[in-house]
Amino acid sequence: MDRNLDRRDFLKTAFVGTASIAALPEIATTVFGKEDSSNQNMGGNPKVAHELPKLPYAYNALEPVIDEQTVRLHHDIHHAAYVKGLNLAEAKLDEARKSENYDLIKHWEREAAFHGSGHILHTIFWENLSPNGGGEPDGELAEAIKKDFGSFGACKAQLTAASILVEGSGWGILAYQPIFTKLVILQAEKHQDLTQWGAIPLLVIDVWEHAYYLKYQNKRADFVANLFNIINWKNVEERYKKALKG
Ligand code: MN3
Repeated sequence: MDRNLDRRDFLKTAFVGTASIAALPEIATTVFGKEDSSNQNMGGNPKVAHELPKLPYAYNALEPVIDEQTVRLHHDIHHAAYVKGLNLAEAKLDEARKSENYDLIKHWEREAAFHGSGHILHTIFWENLSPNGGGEPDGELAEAIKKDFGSFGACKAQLTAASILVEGSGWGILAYQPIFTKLVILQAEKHQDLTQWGAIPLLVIDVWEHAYYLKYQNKRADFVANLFNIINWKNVEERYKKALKG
């Protein structure tokens, strides 16, 4: 199937008559990275804007745990908006440095933290999932989980509770903390609040309503429970090994 045609048709049919349509063409043309020529007069290489990564599987590949429409909205609209917001924040900070006008520094630093964290977490989230996922981790990651949480069951129970009980929009996160040389479980509110400096996210569970509401409505706990059936533990273990190496 022509992926672009498919996507255009989806956008046309899914959003006709909603307020969101006004924002769509702009999002659609900015999710793919473009060279930013504005930096060329700084003498360095032209900067390449952040890009929306392609999904590592088909939009419907995660069904029935996550339905196709949710994946399309989540990736093509929400994740794309974080990429766009991050690129805008970086461009505005670039402008501020050139003009030496820092009147809006608090705003653009906040935007860079929010959208940058959103882009990073979603990129990991898509790779953490697989239609062939589920089960339990093995190898080095399994050993580390046992050492730091007592058992896989205890780790899963803590990560599940942390994810379900995020106040408002946010994430449950299994991370490696190189400063403490151990695995930790954290919550993130929005994308960037409550983090622990230095922690490297390995497995992230998106509990914003956009991640599950079409199919699960208010049943966040059911979504989190089902998500464990599509966790790609090989990907989590690869991230752990990279994190250990620094
Ligand atoms: Mn999300």
